Amino acid sequence: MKKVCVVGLGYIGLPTALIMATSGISVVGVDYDCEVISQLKNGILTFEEEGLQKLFNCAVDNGIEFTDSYPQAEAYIIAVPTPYEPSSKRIDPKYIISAINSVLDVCCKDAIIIIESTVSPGTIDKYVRPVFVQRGKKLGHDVHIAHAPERIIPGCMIYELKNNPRTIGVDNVEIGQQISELYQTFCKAEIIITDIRTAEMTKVVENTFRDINIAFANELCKICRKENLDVYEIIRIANMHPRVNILKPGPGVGGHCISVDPWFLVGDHPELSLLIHEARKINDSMPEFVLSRINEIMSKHGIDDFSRIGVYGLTYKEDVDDVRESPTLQMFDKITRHLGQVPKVFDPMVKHDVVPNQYQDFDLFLADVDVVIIMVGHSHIKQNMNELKGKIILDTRNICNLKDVYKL
Ligand code: SAJ
Repeated sequence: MKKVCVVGLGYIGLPTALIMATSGISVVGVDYDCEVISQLKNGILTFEEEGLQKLFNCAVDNGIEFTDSYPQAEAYIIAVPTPYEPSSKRIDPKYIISAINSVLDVCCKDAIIIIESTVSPGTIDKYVRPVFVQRGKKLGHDVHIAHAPERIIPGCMIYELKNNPRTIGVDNVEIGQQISELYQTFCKAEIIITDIRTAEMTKVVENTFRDINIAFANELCKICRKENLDVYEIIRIANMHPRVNILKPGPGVGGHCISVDPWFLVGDHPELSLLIHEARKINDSMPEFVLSRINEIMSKHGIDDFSRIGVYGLTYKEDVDDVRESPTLQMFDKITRHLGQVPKVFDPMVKHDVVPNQYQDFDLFLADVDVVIIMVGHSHIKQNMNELKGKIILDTRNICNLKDVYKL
């Protein structure tokens, strides 16, 4: 393919556009946010990710373009957000529909439109195909549609773009092969071609599997707390069994994937998705559980004032700068509703102020608090753990080996 347009230059679209441009494809990156386009045009990355700067420089050398207007291209990769409606938990496909309409305004005959955004199973039949009908475009004749859900993990995106197997859902195998050749320019792993509904379901199932398994670890954590047992030691020993692989308990599940996708199944099949729904509830209960641990520790030490509590970590997991749905923000939401104030907070990865009482200097933060709640296991805290000596510590990630540390 001579020219590919990537629509939506966020956490998935940007690395995808860059890696394609470095693989010899002519790439145009489109985003409706002029601010994002102007930053990228000025050589400023919009988020941090290992190896992204190097990839960006190489893509720029190879002539990648960034624009807010849709160009004519042979293939369009759509990587826009797919939020869910908070009350029904059903997908809100408005960004995908709007992107497809914009593509149809400019695309040439036989263009291939590849949706990479995660969608709830059935979305393409229910919401996307009707757009082509409305626009008088015959699928499989005028244009082609495909679903190639992304699978890369923030923190390791570039490695995973190259090495993760991929799924391509299509109506027609020949189109699947053309898309497979496009992805093979940078992806060394196996590429499976299947139908669109199977691709949709597989993606959501992958993230739901992880959510359920994290929920199991979190439930064990609560049981062990009640029994006064060390959950980490129990998981360590249990995982020595050849067929057991328990994940890590933590302060909750954040990010815009695992905490969102299972809701699509719950929203569409409330009567059938009992385990999935329960797992969501368990993971969503963890920030409140951390709060109850903080209260226990405060009363044990006779502390009644939140102003001496310091929270380390705002992002949804270690070594990323993404704060979406983060357990810390979920916990702050509860604290503000109950107490009307939030504790002091520091995160070395978050350079702009997201909440009140946020520090940008680690030493100043430490000087102002007596209790430190480790919510995220950034490399930064692992390297500076000794600075926490003398503080009362609640370690929700099991990364601190200092004496008398409280665990979840
Ligand atoms: N977490 C735990 N315990 C664990 C593992 C994770 O509490 O043992 C927490 C993390 O701290 C974080 C959340 O779960 O808050 C999710 O983190 P993650 O690293 O498991 O996953 P994401 O959301 O960064 O990326 C996931 C990945 N999906 C799977 O591993 C099945 C990634 O491959 C997908 O591309 C991504 O979702 C997506 O965009 O769908």
